[in-house]
Amino acid sequence: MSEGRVIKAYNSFYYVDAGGVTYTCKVKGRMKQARFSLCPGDLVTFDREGTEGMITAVLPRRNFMTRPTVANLDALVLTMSLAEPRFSPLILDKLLVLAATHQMPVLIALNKLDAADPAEAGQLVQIYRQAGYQVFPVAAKTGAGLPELQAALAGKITAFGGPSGVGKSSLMNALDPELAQQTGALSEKISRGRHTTRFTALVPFNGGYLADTPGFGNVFLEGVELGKLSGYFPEFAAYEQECKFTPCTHDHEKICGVKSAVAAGKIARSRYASYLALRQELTAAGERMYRK
Ligand SMILES: Nc1nc2c(ncn2[C@@H]2O[C@H](COP(=O)(O)OP(=O)(O)OP(=O)(O)O)[C@@H](O)[C@H]2O)c(=O)[nH]1
Ligand SMILES: [Mg+2]
Ligand SMILES: [Zn+2]
Repeated sequence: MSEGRVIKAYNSFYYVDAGGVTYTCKVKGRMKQARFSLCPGDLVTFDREGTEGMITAVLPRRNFMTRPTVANLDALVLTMSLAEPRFSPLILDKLLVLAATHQMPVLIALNKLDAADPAEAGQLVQIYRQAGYQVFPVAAKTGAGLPELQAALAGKITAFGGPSGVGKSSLMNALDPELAQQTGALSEKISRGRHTTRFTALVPFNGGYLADTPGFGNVFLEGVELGKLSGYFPEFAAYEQECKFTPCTHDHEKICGVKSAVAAGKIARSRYASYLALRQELTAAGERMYRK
């Protein structure tokens, strides 16, 4: 029996890396249950024969999420564009909440720095650092900021996640030119010169792995309790003692530490706006469920 890591799942085959060798595996029939959720990043045991194998069990996961679908990450690099597609604070803030609900350690990469408005880029870096996140302004195109990102990912199992077209594949390829060919095979040409990633795959990198993942469009907040939402905005915590009511929704209450901090410029307006928008989204989703 061997142990390895699923680096790609494709057409009901699982590609398992063990000691630098890739085994093409199937899942044992009686493991049907696990088969449905088995995903890149999973640690598995398998019986091998040559370079083929039969997966016999999935080991317990440290973490798991479905946007993107990966397990056992040390770092999720939420990637956004500072040019086209236009930066959306709401999308990033929503992805940050989703990652936190799945116990995913996140870094933020703000890509396309070369094509960005420098003032806007600087402001975004400041907003997210002030909120407590590790932020990397980068440009896959010019290599700007890449040594810092590379150092932060050494030895880690990392996935790049985020909307389509922000440059996740480009960043991976820029971090390691050897990857360029492998990731090309996972993508499909959607318009002149533009490839979109279709499958998640882990590739060895700097003592760990890097995973490219398909971009996504609209994301729904699922499984987040309304009352827990503010806990996923880490910079709110320091001001919540000054809220008069507990629990405080930081919305309609007159005396609210979070609202005062926003007014005083200590919490970014865009972050507070995202909080309110996500509160509304969750409330609306809850009401839809209730009506059913
Ligand atoms: N100006 C500029 N363009 C970039 C940069 N990085 C990527 N791009 C361009 O942005 C487009 C999308 O890049 P991809 O790497 O395919 O984006 P992706 O996030 O992998 O997209 P999906 O696979 O669809 O999710 C390509 O045309 C890239 O050339 C950058 O740093 N600067
Ligand atoms: Mg891609
Ligand atoms: Zn409050």
